[in-house]
Amino acid sequence: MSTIPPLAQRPAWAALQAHHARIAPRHLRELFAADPARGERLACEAAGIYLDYSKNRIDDETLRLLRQLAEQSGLRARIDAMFSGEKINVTENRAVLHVALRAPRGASIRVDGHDVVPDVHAVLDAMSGFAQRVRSGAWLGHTGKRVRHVINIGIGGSDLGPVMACEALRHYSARDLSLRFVSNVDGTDFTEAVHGLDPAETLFIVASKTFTTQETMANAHSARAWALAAFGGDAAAVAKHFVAVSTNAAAVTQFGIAAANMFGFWDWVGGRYSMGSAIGLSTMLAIGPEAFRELLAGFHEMDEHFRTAPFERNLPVLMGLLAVWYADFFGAQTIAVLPYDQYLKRFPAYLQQLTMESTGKQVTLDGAPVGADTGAVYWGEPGTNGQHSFYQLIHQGTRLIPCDFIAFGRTLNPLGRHHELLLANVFAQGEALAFGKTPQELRAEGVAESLVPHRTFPGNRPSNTLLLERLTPAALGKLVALYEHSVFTQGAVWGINCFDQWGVELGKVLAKRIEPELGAAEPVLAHDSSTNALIRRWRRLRDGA
Ligand code: G6Q
Repeated sequence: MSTIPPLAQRPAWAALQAHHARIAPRHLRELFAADPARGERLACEAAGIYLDYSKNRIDDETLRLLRQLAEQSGLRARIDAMFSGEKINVTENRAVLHVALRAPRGASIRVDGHDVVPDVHAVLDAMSGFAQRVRSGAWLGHTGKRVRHVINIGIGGSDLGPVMACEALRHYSARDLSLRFVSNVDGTDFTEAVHGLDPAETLFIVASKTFTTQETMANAHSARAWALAAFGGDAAAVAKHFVAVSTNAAAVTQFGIAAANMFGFWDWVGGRYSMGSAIGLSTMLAIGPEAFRELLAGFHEMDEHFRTAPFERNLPVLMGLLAVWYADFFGAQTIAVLPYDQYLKRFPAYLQQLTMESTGKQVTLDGAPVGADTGAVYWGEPGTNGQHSFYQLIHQGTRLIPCDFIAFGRTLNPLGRHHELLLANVFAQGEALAFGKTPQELRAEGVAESLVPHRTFPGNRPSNTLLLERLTPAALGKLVALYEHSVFTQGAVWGINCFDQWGVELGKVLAKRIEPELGAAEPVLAHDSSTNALIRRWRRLRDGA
């Protein structure tokens, strides 16, 4: 049982409520006018990431109280518990050690007395050897051709990280190797992914921690059938065209994949925290083992920052506490993540799983109601595209949507003044959101009175801006770890388990029950009237009746 009192009984919680009543009416214009150095003071730099958090609806007192809340929530002890391999995922009785995936050779982290770091590096070495063989052309397919196409079959945590990373790090990738991803059980996903490919040049990575996930297994079996059809049904081809990433060696072998072609990981790696594990094999094939190690080094740098920095200079702690501030005191329901870098176009989608599967919880570790709103909806699109679409609502709608802007000092693709244009836009958006445009300013510009209400920007809309030097593999690792640990901070305050996902279970169970009911003959349907009617209507559609 936890010794941390419920949220409402932590002194900082009540103090924050009283403080919120005082600060909520204050405008960012006023806060900036009162403190000309605010823009430099409320900023923090660590691990090569500059975080400007000055455009938030906070003052020094807010920050002090939020830090107190973190302390009264036992954040420090939670961090230590995670890094020391304690089984903090209590509903699954597991340690939570994605940080061990990024620990350097020679470090030591123990689970049940066993040092897991040598295991991590043994798998990384095996992955590196394999990646080198594929990338160099030494690994040959069943008919002697080299691999030109790699298809990762996996879903959720076994898909989103590699999809995001391969896109984010495309600049560093081997352009003679195409990477594709199949996740959805919708046959369209597989069919389109293999369209136009020669099976003799195609390698499948079946990525599944459990090796039992319905979608992944359905796609893996279709992939095997597709490949074997091209090789006259010769099952020996599987060994050359399929490798697996899993914790379930027995199921992998049963599928026909040789044990030597399986890259393992461990139950203490959660799916959505697994992109640095063997789940990252597709990423490593794309960018090479060296760049993959740089990615891990970036993760590790942020891990160490999170573990050791005092809360007032701790980037993930600051961002996590601000997320709590808006969710619980301003009633903000969403946070927009807006990367001003085209390579990060899948980053918001990746963050959706990381954040929402982790903080979408209603009870504490003890099973009691949290007593406050948890997990905000994270969403976003790269800038500048979003500016021509949903930003309207952020600027002039009635909801408060805190934004995280992400930008880089240098572009990987210098092209005329494109980068200056891009950066001018990200700076302008933060400024416009914070300071808005008043009716007086509009009138002074001669705007017709009837249009003044329409053209007024209220401002006082909060944002963080993250500035990094360049989108390198290490920078990506740092960014992902920053959000992972921000989520951890939020979870510690809410007292929830960020590392289970029971919420995905019920739908899976019901789908299993319904699947046999979709056969040729209609069985007796005993669902609610809506589900029964939908199943019957679908049968008519299918049968063309
Ligand atoms: C992530 C979740 C979930 C998981 C997928 C795939 O944290 O646990 O998204 O990654 O359900 O699971 P397998 O890797 O076992 O196929």
